Amino acid sequence: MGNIVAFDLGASSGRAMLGRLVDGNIEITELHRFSNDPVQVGERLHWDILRLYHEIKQSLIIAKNQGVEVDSIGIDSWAVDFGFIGKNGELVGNPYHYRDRHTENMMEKLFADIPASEIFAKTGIQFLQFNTIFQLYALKQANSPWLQEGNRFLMIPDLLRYFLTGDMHNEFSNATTTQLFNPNTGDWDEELLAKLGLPKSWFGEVLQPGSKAGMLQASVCEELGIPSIPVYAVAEHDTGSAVAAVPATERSFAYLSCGTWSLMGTEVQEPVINELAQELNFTNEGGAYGTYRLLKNIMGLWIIQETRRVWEKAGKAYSFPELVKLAGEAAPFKSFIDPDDALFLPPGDMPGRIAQYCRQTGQQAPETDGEVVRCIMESLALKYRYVFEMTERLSGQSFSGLHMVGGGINNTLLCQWSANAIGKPVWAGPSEGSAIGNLAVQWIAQGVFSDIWEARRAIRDSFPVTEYVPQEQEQWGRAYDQFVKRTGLEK
Ligand code: ADP
Ligand code: LRH
Repeated sequence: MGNIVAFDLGASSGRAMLGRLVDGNIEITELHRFSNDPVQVGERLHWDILRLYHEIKQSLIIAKNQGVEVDSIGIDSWAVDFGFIGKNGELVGNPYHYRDRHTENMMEKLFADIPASEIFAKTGIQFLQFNTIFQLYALKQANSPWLQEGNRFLMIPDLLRYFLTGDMHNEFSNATTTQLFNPNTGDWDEELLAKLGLPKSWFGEVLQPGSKAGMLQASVCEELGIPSIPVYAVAEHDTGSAVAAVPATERSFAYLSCGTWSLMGTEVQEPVINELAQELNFTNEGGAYGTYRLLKNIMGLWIIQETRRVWEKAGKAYSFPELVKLAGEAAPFKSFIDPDDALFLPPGDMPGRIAQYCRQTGQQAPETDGEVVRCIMESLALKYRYVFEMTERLSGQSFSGLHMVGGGINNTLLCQWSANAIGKPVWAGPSEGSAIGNLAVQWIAQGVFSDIWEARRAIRDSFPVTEYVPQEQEQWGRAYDQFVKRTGLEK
């Protein structure tokens, strides 16, 4: 029970974190960190699933070489994406990336067959064009051979667990993000599957976070030269793991999981499936221990990541801290974007798209690199206020502040601006939320913590939390009025 490993695969990078309890405190050590690079082949954008599997095995070799005997492992990753296993037990095709353009216009097409209100009533999941339901529908429309060859449907962590253990399971938190799972029946929605023409037999029994999902299979142990160890199903959707790690004291709290995506909302005990939730396009994603995340996706730091990538290709290599410094030095509140405009979803020239957005909305386009990054960061902070207020309205709660977790909290200027925008304190930490939530569920499964609240207390005692007190309230209030006007969000 001493050495637990969390594999946390984000859309931009993956890491293997070793967790130990020392005198009741959680200590984490990074065993391995690797980039997660999408691969474009012709028209299609893929994840490099075999590389991710390779990096997981590398991490286990690194642990062995450090003399660490690992006692159990768990895997979490971004949601919605999947692969098929064929009758011969092999992976059919290479999983697509949710930013692939094949789902464009698929929502509207599917709604002609199944009304949006019916899908929402059954699943409680927000409409995002890349949800699994629309990806599967796009495969159907394209007559994809995967649908002939496939025999079992597995999501990214399910697939990686299968490679490690040889056992096929579908884990609950990720299953809910497919928009094919019905939280009221606690099972895949047979009617939706039938309407989409998908065999129920592809979708397995759903495993709850905290269940033992198998043991490392003999071939893997032999290859790596390690003994077999248990593999736990954790909250395998990274956002589920991140929220499990929020060091909240109050039972009702607002959070922002801040990484490639910004996921803002609150934890609820029952899904909130009503007209307002659908109108505001909030989701009810399954979490650990019967909880749900009533939340909304915000495009997040993806826009900065892509900006950085595009500039790097053009010979301007900036680190994230350098970009934040430039933003801090640029003039404030010159132009605003709605980060959630469809323009910013696919990979590509973000600075160019920001300029296009500004022109189309009658604003001056940012000119310097600092102005571009400032525009993104201010617009994100202001969108956080917009969604924070929606979360309060929908949940009927008034939150005393906002917990921020994830790699994005290393951007301390964004944390400060978020506090300024919402007018309430931001409590930032821990930055490795998903990995820590992954570890916590393994420890709870092993009886080390009695429940999620005891784990949250240990997380609070083990990791620093930085408080950001709101500043410049008048300026940010005026900027918010401009933001909603320029972006059309006031309507
Ligand atoms: P993922 O969702 O891919 O797991 P992370 O939680 O690792 O993402 O967060 C990565 C993001 O955090 C980066 O895109 C970057 O914007 C931000 N970030 C990380 N470190 C720093 C830093 N030192 N300064 C500013 N921003 C940072
Ligand atoms: C964040 C995340 C988010 C999903 C998106 C696909 O990594 O899992 O919760 O909406 O990726």
